[in-house]
Amino acid sequence: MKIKSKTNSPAQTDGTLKKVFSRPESMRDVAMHYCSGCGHGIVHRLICEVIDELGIRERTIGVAPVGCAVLAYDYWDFDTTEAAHGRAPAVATGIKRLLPDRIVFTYQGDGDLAAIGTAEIIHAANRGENITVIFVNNGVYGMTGGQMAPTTLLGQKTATTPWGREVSRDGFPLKISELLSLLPAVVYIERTTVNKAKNILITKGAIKRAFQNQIENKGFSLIEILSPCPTYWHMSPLEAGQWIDAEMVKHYPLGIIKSNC
Ligand SMILES: Cc1ncc(C[n+]2csc(CCOP(=O)(O)OP(=O)(O)O)c2C)c(N)n1
Ligand code: SF4
Repeated sequence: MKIKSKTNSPAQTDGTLKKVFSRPESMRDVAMHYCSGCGHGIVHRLICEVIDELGIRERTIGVAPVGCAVLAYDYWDFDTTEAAHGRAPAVATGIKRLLPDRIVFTYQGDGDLAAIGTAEIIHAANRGENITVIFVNNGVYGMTGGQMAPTTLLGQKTATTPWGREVSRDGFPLKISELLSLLPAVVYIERTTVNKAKNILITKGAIKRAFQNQIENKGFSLIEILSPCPTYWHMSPLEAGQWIDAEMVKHYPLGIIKSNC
């Protein structure tokens, strides 16, 4: 079909339609199982866009978590393996050391990375493993029913803190990125969010930089992404995005936390 060219229209001067949006090659053409407004699907796609743009699909190996993103390998069209809960940095270490020409990344929730997997992430970072870590912080254990995570905000109601998280009982929300930034071998940590278009673009740029660091053998990079879980925050997708701006970034400020690269 021929379409007349107009200013700001996707039609080109020869009358054909210009492609302005398409599925990344690294992403499978399948429906995802995530709830409406969940951030996981957005982050999955950004990773795929970055892998396509860097031309590293044939040499990338992802390590999927236990959590709502356990099925990430069903959505990514590149090599992905599964790790036991919290063990992704240890698995990624082994893969990267055996196959140093591969681009290896972990994808982990806050329960996976900042609770059961705290030891693995600290030691991988302290060793300065040349891997990329994508840390999706939604402040709850989504997969198991919305229990409190180490990252749950004070006062936040969850399945295990029905009257809100209390510091005397539950401790403070853990700022794992700030903790890791103290380790000398860590080269790059940035915190972003995917609650609106501008922030999604910033997140993509941060993910790309983290992969580039690995390509250039610079060492350990981690991107923490504040991600909505409307289901267990008991909010609409719109409210969840607004809650990140209103509450979550007060405790987890956005921006570069460490940049030694
Ligand atoms: C060894 C072990 N302990 C506990 C569990 C139960 N479990 C599965 S997922 C999960 C937490 C997931 O939360 P998070 O990492 O924040 O990811 P989300 O689902 O929120 O994306 C837990 C505790 C498990 N699968 N294995
Ligand atoms: S429970 Fe939360 S994290 Fe899990 S898929 Fe649903 S919205 Fe996403």
